[in-house]
Amino acid sequence: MKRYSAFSLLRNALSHNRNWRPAWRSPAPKKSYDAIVVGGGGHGLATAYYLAKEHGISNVAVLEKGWIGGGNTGRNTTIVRSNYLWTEAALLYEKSMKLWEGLSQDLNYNVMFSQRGVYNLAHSLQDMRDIERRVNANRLNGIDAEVVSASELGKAIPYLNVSPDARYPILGASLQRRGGVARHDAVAWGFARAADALGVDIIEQCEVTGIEVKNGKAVGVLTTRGSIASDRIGVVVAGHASVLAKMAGLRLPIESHPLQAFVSEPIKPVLDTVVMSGAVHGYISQSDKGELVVGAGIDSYNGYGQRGSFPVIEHAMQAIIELFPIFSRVRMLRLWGGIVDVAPDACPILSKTPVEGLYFNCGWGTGGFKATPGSGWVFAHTMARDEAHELNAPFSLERFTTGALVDEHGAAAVAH
Ligand code: FAD
Ligand code: PYC
Repeated sequence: MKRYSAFSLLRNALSHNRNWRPAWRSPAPKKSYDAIVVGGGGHGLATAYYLAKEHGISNVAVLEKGWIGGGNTGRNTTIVRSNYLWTEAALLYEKSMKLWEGLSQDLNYNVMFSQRGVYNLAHSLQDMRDIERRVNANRLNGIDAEVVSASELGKAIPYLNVSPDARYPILGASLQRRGGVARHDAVAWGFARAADALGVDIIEQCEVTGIEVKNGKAVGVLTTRGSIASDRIGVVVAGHASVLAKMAGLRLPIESHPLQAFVSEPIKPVLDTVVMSGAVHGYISQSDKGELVVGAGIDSYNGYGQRGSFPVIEHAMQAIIELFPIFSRVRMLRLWGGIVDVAPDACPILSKTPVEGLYFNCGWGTGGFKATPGSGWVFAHTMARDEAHELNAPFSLERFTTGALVDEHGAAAVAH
């Protein structure tokens, strides 16, 4: 892959980027493909990349109705961690963590993965017990996790209010040191560029409006740019999963909710880790540009509008000021919303469907960014071999009829 020198950056700037080579092609859709991935978010792009890289299936189209990364991938607060309670979930997220740890090198693209640690705070004895239980479970699964006391927190995180006189006093926290944040756009761009280099067609401004099924088998899709045939179709559209399922006559156990996030004006470096609190229900980190990146819970109603309501904004600010009173003086700069796809057990669906050749990857809810590489990796396996990998076998649609749910509401934590 071509590398850009400082001189080439200067030349491009002075020529108004006229000679800038696009990082991926912009091909017209072909009549048919060996595989189609619907949705050009991080998960869809990662799926296409691993289909080509790991399974030699490169005659693949990624169909994106807008621009790549314009959905939740480009709207999330980028917290990456693998500290889930149950073995099934923990191993899936840990697979992802391991891929994150080599992702910039693998894609030859800096996704700015920064392992600055993630703290989950406890504000009651019951919180502490839950945290200790989860830390023990993580360690039994070989995942780094530790319990830290309030006084250790006070030393590690300046300005965090660890006073026993706080309204919701902090008793301690769990810490995953390998957790952290990444640059969300770079993840989409890195996967897109690497998939394109392996022959994948990334087709933006191409909305899927129908899924064609004949004799119980998927045979293609209808799009705003014509019909495209394929007998292997993976749907990876996050908050719109139910809409796409309906096109194939299926009904998913998914609810779509708005989830908001906020950034402040940039300030000097003041917070070098990620702090989450499920009790006051807010979380915060600081971006490399200096903005405080803040979020809280979902808006409780269902909808597809990419904006949320005022009470959640107020609640998020209350939570952050409860944790860091000093931030009451910082001005918020902007806010936005995404549409998250929440399953009843707060776990993803990575599954074959009753329609042969049709696969769904959804249900990541408020927590799928951290899973981007791992999700693509296991979903590519499922699409290529028409069977689940052992890591995603527990996350099939069947669990909603057998009752084998993997309840991760505790670890999904703050945003649910
Ligand atoms: P998306 O990035 O949404 O991609 C789906 C794509 O499908 C979209 O680009 C959309 O345009 C496209 N599409 C939809 N319908 C069609 C159609 N008919 N035809 C073609 N294309 C279509 N997760 C974390 O792990 N950590 C966090 O800190 C975190 N914070 C979050 C904060 C916010 C405010 C939000 C909204 C989410 C957050 N998440 C977080 C969740 C995370 O963003 C998502 O789980 C993850 O990004 C989903 O990725 P995706 O590729 O599946 O979906
Ligand atoms: O899944 O860690 C997470 C998360 C934090 C904020 C939104 N989702």
